[in-house]
Amino acid sequence: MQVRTQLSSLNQSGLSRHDSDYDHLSDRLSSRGLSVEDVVSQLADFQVAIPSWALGAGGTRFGRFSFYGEPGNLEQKIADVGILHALTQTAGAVSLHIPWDTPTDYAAVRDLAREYQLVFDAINSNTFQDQPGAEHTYKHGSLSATDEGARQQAIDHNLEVIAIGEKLGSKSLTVWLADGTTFPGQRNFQKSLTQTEDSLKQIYAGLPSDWKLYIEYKPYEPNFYSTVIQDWGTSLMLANACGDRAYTLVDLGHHLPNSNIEQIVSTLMLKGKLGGFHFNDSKYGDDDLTVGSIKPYALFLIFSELVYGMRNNPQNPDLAWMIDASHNIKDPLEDLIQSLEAIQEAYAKALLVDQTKLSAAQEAHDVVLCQEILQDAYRTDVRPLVQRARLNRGGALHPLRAYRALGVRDELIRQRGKHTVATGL
Ligand code: LRH
Ligand code: MN
Repeated sequence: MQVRTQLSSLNQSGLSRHDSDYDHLSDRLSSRGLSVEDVVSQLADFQVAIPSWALGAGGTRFGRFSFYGEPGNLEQKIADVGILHALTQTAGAVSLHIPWDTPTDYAAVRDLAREYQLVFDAINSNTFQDQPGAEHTYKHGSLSATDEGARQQAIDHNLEVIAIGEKLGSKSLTVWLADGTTFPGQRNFQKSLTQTEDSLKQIYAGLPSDWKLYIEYKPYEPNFYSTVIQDWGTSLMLANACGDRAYTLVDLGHHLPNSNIEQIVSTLMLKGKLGGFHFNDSKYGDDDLTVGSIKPYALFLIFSELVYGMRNNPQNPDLAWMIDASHNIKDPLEDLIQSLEAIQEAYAKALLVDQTKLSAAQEAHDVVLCQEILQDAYRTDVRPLVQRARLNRGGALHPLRAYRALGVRDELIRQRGKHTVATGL
C-alpha cells in the first residue's frame, strides 16, 4: 500500500495552520534562547522500534477480539511497520521476537525492510513458552532451571537468536525471563539466581563483539510469588556480572505501583548501565497500554531524566528505544501511532526544560521554582515541533487522521481478509 506518495496532498489543508502555530511557538521559545531547529532535528532523529509481536490484536486469558486485516506473516508485519514509519517518520526500526517471527528468506526480509527504510533493532529470545517438539520444558524455569537439559536448551536458543539477528543486521539481544515461582517454598532463590547468572554469562560469551545484551526485569506474571529477575537492582547486578556490553532494559509496565521510574532511569544512566526501553503505559499491572494514555506526566518526568542523562552521562551508551504494547481493544496501528506521538511529545517537552535554571533553583532549594520550571515545559503544547519534525522527513502532519483518511485498515482487510492472525501476544 503506497502511503508516502499520498501524504503531501493530505497535508496541504493543514499546513497554514501548522505554520502559524509553529512560528508562534518558535518566537516564544527562541526568546528564551532555545534553538528550536535543534529541538526539531533531535525529534526527527529519534527513532523508536516497533515490536513485531504487537501488530495484531492482543488478548488476555479472558479472550481476544480480532481486528481483521492483521499481518499473517513477517513480510506483512514489516509492511505494517512501513506504513507506521511513512506516516510518523519516527518508527524506523523493527524488534523481532523468535520464534514468533523467524524469517524464512533472509535476503527478501532485508530487502523489504530496506524498501520501507527500516532497520532491525534488538532481537528478543523466548524461553517462556515450550516450542512443539522441544526436548525439555521451561515449566520449571529456563536459564534458572535446576534441570541441566532445560538450561542448556535455553542457552542454545539464545545463541540461535543471536545468529538470526546477525543475518538481519541487529546489534543487540533482549532477554526477558518468566522464570520464578508461584508459591512460597517452590524453589531455592539463591540457586535460581546463581543458575541464571551462569547461563547469562554463557550467552554473553557468545555475543558478537559489537553486540549488546539487554536484561529485562519484571516483578511478577506469569509467576505470581517471585520472579528471578524481579527488579532493576537484580538486572543491574547480572549486567555487571556479565560484562561491559550488558545493560538493563526498562519496561515501563514492569514496576510495582507508585515506583519512581524516573529515579531508576537516573541511577542506571549514572552507572552507565541503562540499555533501553520498552515504552507502554499501565494503570495496575503490566497492562501494555498506549504510551502516555494513563500517566503522561510520569512519562515526561522519565524523559526529563533521560535528557539530563544524555547530556551529562557520556558513560551511558546510546539508548535503544522500543515500544512493547498489546492491543486488546484498539486498532493496533492506530494504537501504535498514538504511542509514537506520546513519546515524541514527552521527549519534546523534556527538551524544553531549562536545565540551567533548574539546577540553580535546586542549588537554592527553591522547591516551588523547581516545579514551575518543570511544569512550564510540560504545559507547553509542543505538537507544532513534533509536526515540523515529521514534515521535514516527508511524514503526515496528522498521522492518525491520514491513516483514517487513506482507509488503511479497510485496504488491509481487502488485501488480507478477516481471518489472518498475527503471531505474538
Ligand atoms: C514481558 C515482555 C517482554 C516480551 C514480552 C512480549 O512482559 O514485556 O519484553 O518478551 O513482553
Ligand atoms: Mn517488554
